Amino acid sequence: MEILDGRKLAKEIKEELAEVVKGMKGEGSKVPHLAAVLIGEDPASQVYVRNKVKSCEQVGFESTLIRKPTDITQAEVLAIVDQLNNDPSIDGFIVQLPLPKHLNEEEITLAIDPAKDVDGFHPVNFGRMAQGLDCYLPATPAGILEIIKRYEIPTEGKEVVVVGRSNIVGMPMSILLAQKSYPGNATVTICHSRTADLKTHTLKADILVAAIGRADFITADMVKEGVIIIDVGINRVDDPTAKRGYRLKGDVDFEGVSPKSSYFTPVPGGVGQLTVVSLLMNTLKAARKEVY
Ligand code: BQF
Repeated sequence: MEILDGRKLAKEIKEELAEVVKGMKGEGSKVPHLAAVLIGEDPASQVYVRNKVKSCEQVGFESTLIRKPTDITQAEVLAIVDQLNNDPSIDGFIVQLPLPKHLNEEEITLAIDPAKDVDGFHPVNFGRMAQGLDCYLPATPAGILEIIKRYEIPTEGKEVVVVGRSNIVGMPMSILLAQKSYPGNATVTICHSRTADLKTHTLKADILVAAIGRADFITADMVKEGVIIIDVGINRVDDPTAKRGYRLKGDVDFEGVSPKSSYFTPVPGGVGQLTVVSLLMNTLKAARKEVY
């Protein structure tokens, strides 16, 4: 079993991005500028946004963090989005999800200018993605494609099973791996909570993408020998011996499944690392006006 080392890849790509930024500065152009809107006090969201801001610093991007209290109104959020849409100094921005329950996520996502939607969540970007057009790819699927490319994992003709059908991971990942390209040309099965016999499907997987959101959901009896595991889960489980009282676990039982697998993305240090890097890559694309 070989570990697909997200930390190593993320470091490599950040070094590449830092070089590009140096070049941009050298020729007198403005460096890419990402803004992030963080609403409320969700502890995981705070960590994610901090990761993103820190990563901007590491590569020499500018970043702006806009923090707002949980009780912000829908109209106030839309006003911030409108302001960011119209601020020429901001190349791209994200509104960190999940949002507090009283806010309408769909309306907020629709309000973001697709040209600044570096999370790739706007339906215009999703539609362009689905048709294989130039777009901002959602960060997690883009990160997974980057892992596959950099480890030169073959996908053509492979049986890919994606477990999970979210708009930001499962659905786009399934579409991308079925496209006529590399990575792609795979035979893709999407499984979800209403799948009749999950194990029948997962046992056929050459590549299993687990995006369920439940710790250790995929167990050794559900996979075949030699499977390539792409574990998207970032689950907090209590651990009194850990510094913060919890640790991160993937959706795949690493202990049980890794001996049967040929490649495995660990949690932490796997897909999540590339998710953040993909956001930077999208921000660079936005700054260079490569899409819109
Ligand atoms: C790692 C996310 C669920 C819901 C909303 C590195 C991240 C996580 C893990 C990270 C995630 C998950 C992000 C590791 C951003 C990935 O080393 O394993 C980085 O910061 N992520 C998010 O912004 O929103 C989410 C998961």
